[in-house]
Amino acid sequence: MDALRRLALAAAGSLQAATSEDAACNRPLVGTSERPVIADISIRASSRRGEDHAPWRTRMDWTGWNWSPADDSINEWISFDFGDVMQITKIQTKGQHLADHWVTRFQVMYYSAPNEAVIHGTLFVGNSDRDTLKENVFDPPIRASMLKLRPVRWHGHVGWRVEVLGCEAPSPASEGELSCRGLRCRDGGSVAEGVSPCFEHGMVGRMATKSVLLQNQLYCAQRRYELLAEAALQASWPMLSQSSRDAEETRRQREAYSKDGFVGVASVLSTDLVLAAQSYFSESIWNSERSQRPAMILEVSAEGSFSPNRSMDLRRAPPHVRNQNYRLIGMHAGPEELEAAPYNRIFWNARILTIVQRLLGGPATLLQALLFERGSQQSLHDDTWYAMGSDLKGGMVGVWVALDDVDEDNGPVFYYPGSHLRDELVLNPNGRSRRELIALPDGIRSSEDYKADVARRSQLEVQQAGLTREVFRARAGDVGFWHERLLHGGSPIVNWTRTRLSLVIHYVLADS
Ligand SMILES: O=C(O)CCC(=O)C(=O)O
Repeated sequence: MDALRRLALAAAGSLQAATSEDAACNRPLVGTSERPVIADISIRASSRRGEDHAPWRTRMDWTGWNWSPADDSINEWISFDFGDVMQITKIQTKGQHLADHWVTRFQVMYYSAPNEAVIHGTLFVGNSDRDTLKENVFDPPIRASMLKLRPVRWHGHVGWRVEVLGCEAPSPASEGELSCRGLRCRDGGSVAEGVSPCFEHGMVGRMATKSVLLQNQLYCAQRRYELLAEAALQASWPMLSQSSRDAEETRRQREAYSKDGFVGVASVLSTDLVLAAQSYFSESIWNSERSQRPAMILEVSAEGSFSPNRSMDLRRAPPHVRNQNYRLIGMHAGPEELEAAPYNRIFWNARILTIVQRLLGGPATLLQALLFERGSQQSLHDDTWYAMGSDLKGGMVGVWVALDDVDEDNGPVFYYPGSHLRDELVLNPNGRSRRELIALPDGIRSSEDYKADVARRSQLEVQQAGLTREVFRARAGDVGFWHERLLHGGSPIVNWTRTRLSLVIHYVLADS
């Protein structure tokens, strides 16, 4: 079906639907393939598994293969651009029509204006089979011109059908007026405050109004994407909406981050979430029924670093390993691992992501998460050595989340403010990208001698530059954010009876 036919159908569909359902604000906003409300091109995705899995195939009535991304990964998303700000009340989902694949948990991000991205605080529960309709209610409803859904857990492969319900957002503007102010409309006129040239062309009749409206919505939607892309590319600031108090706080955080390469923020997580993470750790992660533990890898440390050859499956880890210095990896990586529910709420915590995105200057993607029960005692390093950097300078932020109170006794993180500004060393001349060039070469990454040598050289550099060591003393719920090139490590543990439950999460600029 071509785009024009879809538009015409969409117009008809919109009119037809705008009856009693509108009163309850329960109108389909995406539409079916027979009755599309938004055009196919308004449904976009991070990737597709193949032509059979194009994003528009996510429409509820599609009986072939539905949308599925190239990878089963939490970095994939699908978005719906409504062209104008809508009031959204519900989201409906079903699994993949032709296979036992469905999304069991997902996150919602939405834009109420081009530069106003908001991450919804709820981790939504999705489906548990192919065909049963699952409905989630937004209470209160949200106002959004675009909705972006990120599958976080799934069964089989990521793949689903989606409908979004709502109605035009109530506003003082007259019906049909587009919120495209500041953008140029298809007819060439620019949209001045309070005036909508898009609307003038639609005065002939209601049908014509709707069809012109849809074309203009499409155009405005494209412009919004362009603006968002520009914003991310130029690291334009701010990406997210802010009150003036937020703006002042953000300015201070960014200044500290640029100058020191580190910024600590108090009380980012609620006490409830910290308690949930603590009890999940003792009850589920270390479940005495080993087979019940989430799939993760446990790495034991040796001489101030974690070596891959001292690792084991958490499900096999004997109890005595807990007395050693260890960390857990892989909890962010797949459907099974993501049983670690409170940890998901931390990875996708709106406050953490907002700060990360402000520091990065664009949308962020999660790269890796590490969980520590005690201080790491890791020697001096920067994360780029371990290929945790990005191809764009400064394109990775390390996030350190305190889930216990931390002081000199239980091995706080230490760092050298300003060390992120030192010159970049090419550690791997065979690297094919910035990230690879400044990382330790693969074969050498686990060599303690080589790492000790790089650490010695860096120590010398910080001494010569007159930088002083700081420690991050924190209360449970506080969060520290560090630059990818900040030299840091874990202080020695003085009191081994104290835990130091904490997370390290690495976020990179999306598409970097
Ligand atoms: O948590 C710590 O003690 C330090 C962790 C660290 O340096 C890292 O993960 O890069």
